[in-house]
Amino acid sequence: MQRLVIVSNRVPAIRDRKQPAGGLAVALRDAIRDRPTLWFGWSGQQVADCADRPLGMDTVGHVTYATIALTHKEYNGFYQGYSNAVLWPLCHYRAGLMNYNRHDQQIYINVNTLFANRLAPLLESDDMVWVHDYHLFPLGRILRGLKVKARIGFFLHIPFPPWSLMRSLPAAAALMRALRAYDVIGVQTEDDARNMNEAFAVLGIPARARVFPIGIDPDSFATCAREGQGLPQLRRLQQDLRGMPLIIGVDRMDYSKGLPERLRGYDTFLKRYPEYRGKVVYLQITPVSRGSVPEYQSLRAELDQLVGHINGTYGAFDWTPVRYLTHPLPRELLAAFFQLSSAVLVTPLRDGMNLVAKEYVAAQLADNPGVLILSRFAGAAADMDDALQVNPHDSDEIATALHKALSMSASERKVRWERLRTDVWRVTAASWARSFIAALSEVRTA
Ligand code: ADQ
Repeated sequence: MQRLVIVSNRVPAIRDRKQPAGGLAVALRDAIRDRPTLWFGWSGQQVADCADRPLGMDTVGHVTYATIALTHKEYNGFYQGYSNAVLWPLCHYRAGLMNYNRHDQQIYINVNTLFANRLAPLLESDDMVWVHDYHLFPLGRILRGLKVKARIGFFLHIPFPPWSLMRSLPAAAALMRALRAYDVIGVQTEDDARNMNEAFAVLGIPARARVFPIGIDPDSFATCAREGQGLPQLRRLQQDLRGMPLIIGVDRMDYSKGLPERLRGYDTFLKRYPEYRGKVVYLQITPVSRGSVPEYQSLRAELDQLVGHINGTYGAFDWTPVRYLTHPLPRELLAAFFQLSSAVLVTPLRDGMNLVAKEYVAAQLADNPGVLILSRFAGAAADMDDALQVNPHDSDEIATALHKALSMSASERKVRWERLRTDVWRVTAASWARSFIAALSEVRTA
């Protein structure tokens, strides 16, 4: 069996290697289960200068992890700067939030070059190299420059905007041309593929993006929900609710997730439907992420203000309308909370896919499923017609959807959930990885 080489910005931390806790490691679990694999990327460590950074090598079963540290300067320019403060906002259609400068762009290229230089000697010609995400757009092109003959594929986990927007990035054309080095280019949705292919066409680049929608491992998430039933925190929340329906939201703290818009929607809901005051609880679980990027700091301040405003306006001495946490919870507990809740709010302004929507569906029980309220602008919306789809910018639409969800008959909830469930079990993490790897293995080596 050919070796799979995964390249991603972060390689799973040592503690997560035996039992991956989430993200890419879970998504790829099936693909790497019985296949010799090399996983290359940043170790998560920062060092003062570039002299003292040997490649870390560590093998667990048939997976070898090869990791490298970044200097503080590289971390700031490549990761915080160009990746998270330029490419991330731009790909989420937020050009106005870009914090572009040529210096960070150069460091981005330098780190991609560093990755390529350290990875190339480890590669063999019949390897299948699978590069992940926006941190590594130019990696394939640099590897080709180093005469790497192996097949190389690229998957973009986040959206790809129309060329008319993408071209506001000063080096957009070069970035698009770099993609040509890949044998397979994968994106999440038809919209993303259309946008990317339009950019290729405008620039006369002979490359083609294809759609490989990502999913979750629904069986294991359903198991998490079952295992979570025994947790004391679940019982405490249940007692606390005193029979009130629970609305839940679970997202990294990111401006793409539409959190202020969602809170405004809930505010409108309590204003328009006063009968729910004192009769419903909204629990928002939002671990802080990228906390040193300024836009994320101002988001946090805005959320603090909105939560305080809602609780101050509608709260009573014995009722808090919004419960708000900024730390992550164990997956079993999250899954159990999903199962307990009557509705989930997944309202990103843009999202590549959004796995929370799929996890929510996987955690429900057939006899009393909760309702998925989902933004039209999440990649997941493409296949989830039976969710209550909303435009997150319209707080009235969120309010109406909340009312509809909380008053929906059990039979309608079941019909909708059955159909959503079929999709979540059809397009999984395993099927995503399988189809991408199959596409890559069909490519003939040079
Ligand atoms: P993310 O932007 O991180 O992923 P998402 O797809 O929703 O977004 O995945 C988040 C994961 O983190 C989920 O598995 C969720 O359960 C977990 N998580 C979130 N909040 C948590 C909390 N409070 N406690 C514990 N776990 C929590 C990027 C893209 C997405 C794309 C994925 C995969 O932005 O659009 O779907 O990659 O390709």
